Amino acid sequence: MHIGKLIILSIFITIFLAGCDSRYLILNPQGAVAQKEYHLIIFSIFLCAIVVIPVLGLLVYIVLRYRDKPGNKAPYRPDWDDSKRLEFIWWGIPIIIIGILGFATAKTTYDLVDPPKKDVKPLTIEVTSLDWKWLFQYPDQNIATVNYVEIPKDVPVQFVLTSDAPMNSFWVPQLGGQLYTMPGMAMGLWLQADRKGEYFGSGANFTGEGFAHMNFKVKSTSTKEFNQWVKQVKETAPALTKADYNSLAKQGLSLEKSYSTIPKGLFQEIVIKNGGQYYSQHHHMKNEDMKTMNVASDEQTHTQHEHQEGGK
Ligand SMILES: [Cu+2]
Repeated sequence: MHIGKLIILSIFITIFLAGCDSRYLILNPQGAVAQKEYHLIIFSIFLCAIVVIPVLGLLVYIVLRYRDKPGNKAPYRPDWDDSKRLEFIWWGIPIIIIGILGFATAKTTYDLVDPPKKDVKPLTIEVTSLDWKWLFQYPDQNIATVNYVEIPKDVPVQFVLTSDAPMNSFWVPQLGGQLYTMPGMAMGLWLQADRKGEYFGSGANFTGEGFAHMNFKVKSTSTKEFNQWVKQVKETAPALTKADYNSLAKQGLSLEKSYSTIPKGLFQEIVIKNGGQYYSQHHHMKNEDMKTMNVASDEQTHTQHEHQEGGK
């Protein structure tokens, strides 16, 4: 049986070594969201191990015990075809495991709909995936960046995601799981960095020739440094015009860029242009919609209401 033990040992060594190695970005979470997802991943691995390890062990055991060799004392029962006890074990255990796994996954998934912290005013960043670059707009700061994004640590950031090119996927592995960017849709993704640092971000959905270069840098700083950076961008960077946007939207690669102002309503325009309705998940947008509804005529109110439900 020492081969079975070896297999078990090697599985555990793999899991633990991987956990200690910071090259595996997912296994080295740097924020509240990624931390939650990391715990779910580890929990799932252990639940799977409950099945995988005995199955691999039994495989070795059965091959060794029942192989056709002279003098093998293992029972030979060609007519045996039923065991209620075994059926109970190999249906019962997986059902229980799937139940637990499903519950844990649903719970974590629903938890991530809410901001990781509720007592801190969140930051909103509107993200547009283009061929083959990332545009980040800060609606409250009225600035924009290309291929890098700066965020204050310990502040929940709501990324609102869309695409003005083929569908892509926005992924900062150390801060949380990926979410698709889709033309005509505005999807909300909460992320938060717990430490200062630089994190790797990428497009995780193949979109053609320049796809491999669609990486971006996420820099997390103190709130003070973040405010200084915003001020510096406002003072030194050029404005983003509609014409600039149109050339960004053309196929091609881009260096990191900063813009001191953004065209009003550009993000909404991009979503609507691609056949969508812009209903952001963040609450102040919902309140503004409500205000519009109050002044609108009955018919308009009805339309607004339908959009709101459809836009979720
Ligand atoms: Cu969609």
